[in-house]
Order: sequence, then structure tokens, then C-alpha cells
Amino acid sequence: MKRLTETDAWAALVEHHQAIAATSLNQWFADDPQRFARMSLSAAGLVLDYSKNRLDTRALSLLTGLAVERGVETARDAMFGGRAINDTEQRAVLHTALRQRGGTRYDAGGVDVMPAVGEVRERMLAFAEAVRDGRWRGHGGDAIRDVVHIGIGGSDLGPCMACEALAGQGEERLRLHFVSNVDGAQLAGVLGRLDARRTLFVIASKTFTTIETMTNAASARAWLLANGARDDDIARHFVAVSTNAERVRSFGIDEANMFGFWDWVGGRYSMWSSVGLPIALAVGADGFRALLAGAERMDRHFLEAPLAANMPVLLALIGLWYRDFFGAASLCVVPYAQALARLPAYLQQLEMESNGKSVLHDGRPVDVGTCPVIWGEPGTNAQHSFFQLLHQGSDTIPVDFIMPLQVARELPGHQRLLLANCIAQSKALMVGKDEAEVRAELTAAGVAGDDLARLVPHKVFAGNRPSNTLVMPDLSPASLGALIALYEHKVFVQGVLWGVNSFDQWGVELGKQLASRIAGELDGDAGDAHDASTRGLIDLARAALDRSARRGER
Ligand code: G6Q
Repeated sequence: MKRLTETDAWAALVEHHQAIAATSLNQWFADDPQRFARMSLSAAGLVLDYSKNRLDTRALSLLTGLAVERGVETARDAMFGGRAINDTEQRAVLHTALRQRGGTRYDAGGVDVMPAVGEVRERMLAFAEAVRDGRWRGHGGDAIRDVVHIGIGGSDLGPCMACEALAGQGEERLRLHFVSNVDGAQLAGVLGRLDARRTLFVIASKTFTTIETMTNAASARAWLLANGARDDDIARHFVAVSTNAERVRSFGIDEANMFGFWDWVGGRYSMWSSVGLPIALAVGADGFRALLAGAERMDRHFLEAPLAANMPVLLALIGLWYRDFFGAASLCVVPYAQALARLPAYLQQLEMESNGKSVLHDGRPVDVGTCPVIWGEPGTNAQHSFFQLLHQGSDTIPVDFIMPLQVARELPGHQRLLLANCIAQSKALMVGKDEAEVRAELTAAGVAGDDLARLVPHKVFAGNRPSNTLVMPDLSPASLGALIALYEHKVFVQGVLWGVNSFDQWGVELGKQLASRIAGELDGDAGDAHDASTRGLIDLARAALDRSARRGER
């Protein structure tokens, strides 16, 4: 396959970028009162305003041409068609099958996956309802009140983000807690507040070998047994979400209490599978189905809309435009909803684990920048911390503003202010404030002479800083499903454009292997196998662990 920079569209884009680099967004809006109407679009209940981006009609058409030349439509059909597009692991990528309700057949390796998908989903949802309405009881006969979800990475971030986003949707029957870090402070902090008789543990791990999850799960089991339960009671208090039945059994969890999924569901794409069990526990079976339906609507849009009016494709192309033509090394995501506080962390994994790659499918090195750093915090809080850099820092950082129009728990006047701030920030980044304006303002405030000259440069805002605004009607399961599917497909399209495999994650392996080796060495002799820094740090850690052992702390 051609490199990205060898395509016809690339050469035209380089030229056009130079031609329009000096045009300001203010100018474009002044020239075209229809710019918002032309450069905004609705899909699956969401509205994307992409008019505050540094591109014109020609840039968009060249970018769309690039998508055609890179074979985005063929690649999309290969993914939905169950081809093994994750070619370093020889796996299909079919998380979209998990949210299909119609009679469409989805094949992985020649087998229709839909009957198994339906069976597991229904069993998982029936279980969630039984826990929610108190039919599923702990060993003492009490209904479950607290659910502790133990998992990490893709087996944690999705359900954790979604449960927080959807909190307050209705009657909250259960309290959900998420434990991911192997730092014992997290699990101990949660367990210290709970009653073992009324606590259910969900152990989520695709492989059921991840050391953090297995360590936390073992400590949770020990806690249960130390708090009045017997071995026989484990089945009432532990369920597993995994693809590895054998490991689940050997941990001591009854296979009847295991909810499976499949190797064609990547960890960071798994919240639609039984990994979404905590979401179903939080919002019920109907809420979970609505989440899937929202995602399915976005899938259909992605499949059917022409590339030039296709929301995930546009987001992907705009992202590539900044990354590779403006050199933007990061993308800031700012949700204007406290309930979406975990969304930036979720998107960090989705985007950076998927496209944080530097080799093409055929192993050659890439010749352009791939995934930018994704970061962010909810507004308005972020305005009082890092927005300074967005407005006046030395780099231009594109922003995705996420703006739900309604939230679950409103207080009089709050939502109005939240929305006003979101709209104001994208405008302020774009329009800036020039020297003449600053000078006039300061003069009107009585500042003159040297003071005026000194202050003016500090108060100038260059403006012309780009953003997208994604408007959600509300924070319902359907809207959230559409939003997450939108970003999933954006990531997919960018992977195709850059020519990388978005579905493997070899980069996390080396650290994992070394950690298990060093964990062994912290108990014994590290020998001379390490460099001086690693050796020095091991010595410090071992001395501290020895001191705690002598004090009887471990
Ligand atoms: C996600 C990654 C990774 C994975 C975790 C947990 O796409 O593969 O974040 O989800 O390492 O893995 P297990 O689910 O196997 O415990």
C-alpha cells in the first residue's frame, strides 16, 4: 500500500494548506454567514458543529478525497463483514455486532456470532435485573446493596465512565464501586465501607490472567471469607466476565455465574458486551438496551452516510488535518457535564491505545504523526486551570467541546451557566482579542503611558484556535451510546488513513513482562541483570518492603 504522503490527495492538501494557512476563522465567518449551516451535521441524535475549524470547502473535499483514496469505505465494510482486520492477532473486529438488534448476520471465521451474542446478553441482563430487584441475595439472605467491579484498562474504563455518566437516570438501587489499581489503598478504601453479606463482586477480565485484577480479586475473596462467608458462599457473591472459562473455574467462580465474550471484542471496545454488566446493574436492562440502540444508530450512520456528511469520518479527517498539517501533537476533550468526568480518560485509552502506533500494516515505519495525545477535564473546572494555555499558550491545541443540553440532576440556573460557558469558550478561542481592542479597553479603564504599553501584549489573545462542538440532547443511555460509537468509528477511520492496526496493543506488553520479573526480584536477589538505575530503584523498593515486613505489614 502507498504511504499516506505518496497519495495524490496528500500533495494537493499540502499545497492547499499553504494557501489557506493565513486565513482566519473570523474572516471565514465574516465571508460566509451560512458557515454554521454548511458545516454542522446531525446523526443519531447528536449535532456536530465543525464550522470553527481552519478549513474551507476545498480542504474538506480534498480530505474526503484522501479518505476515498485510502479505501475507508472498503476497510469499513471489511470490519463489519468480520474479516480478520486485526492482522497481528488474526482477529475479526466485531464490537458492532454486540449492538445490533435486527436480523443481520455477523460472521467471524465463517460462524454467525449473533445467536451467542443474544444468548449471553439476555442472560446478563436477566442477572442484572435479579440483582437490582433483590431476587439475587447474599449468603445471609439479604439483597445486594453494593457492587464492587474489579477490572482494569478496557475491562474498567468503559463501564466506569458510563456508570458515572448515567448516574441519576432513575432510582438508584445499587451502589457501584470500581477498583482497578493494584494499589491496595483503592480496594481497602472501598471494602472498609461495605457489609460483606450485601456485597457482590464482578471480576471482569478478558484473559482472567491480568495481575492487577487477579490480585484484587484474590484479596476481595479473602475479605469475604474473613467477614463471615464460607467457601460455598462465594457463588452468591462473585461473578465473572471473561473469555477464559477455565481460569474462571480455577479461581473458584461457578461457571453458571460467568458471562462470556469473544476474542473479536477488543478490551477497549468491550463495554457493549457483558463487560457492560455494571452499566446494566446501574440503569437496568432497558437502559442497557437503549445504550446499544444509540450506538447502533451511529453504526448505521457510519455505514450509510456519504463520506462528506459522515460524522465519524469528518471528525477523523479534521483530527488528521491538525495532526499532520498543523503539527498539533494533542487534542483536548472538554465535556461540559460533571457526569462525563471520566470521558477524557476513556477516550485516552480508546484513541491512544488504538492509534498510538508507528508502523504500517506491512511493518514499515509511518512517515507522518499518528495519534495525538488526548487529554481533558470537565468544564467549567478546566477553565480555571489549563484553559490559560489553550487561549494564550505557544501551541495551537484543537479542542472537542462536548455539550449535553440537559443533564439528569439539574438545579435552577446551573445548566444555563454551564451551556453559556461552553459556547463562550469556543467563541473566545476563535475570535481572540487583538491589540487595538485591548488598548481601547485598558484606556477606558484609565490605564495609560508605560503601564499601558507594558500590559497590552499580556492581554492580547491571538484567537484563530479551532474546536469542534458536539451537542448531545441529554445524558441518556441512547445519547451516550451514540457518542461513544462516534469516537470508536473516528478512531477506526484514522487508523485506516494512517495505515496502522488500531486493534492490537503490543506496546503494553513489555512493561507487563518486566513488572512480573521485577516483582519476583523484589523478594529475592536482582543479580546484575539490570542497568544501574533499575538496580538502584529495586534496592530502594526492597529495603522499604523489608522494613514493612519486619513491622508485620505484609
Ligand atoms: C484494551 C487492552 C487492555 C486490557 C487490559 C485488561 O484494549 O487490551 O486495556 O483491556 O489489560 O485485560 P483483561 O481484560 O484481560 O484483564
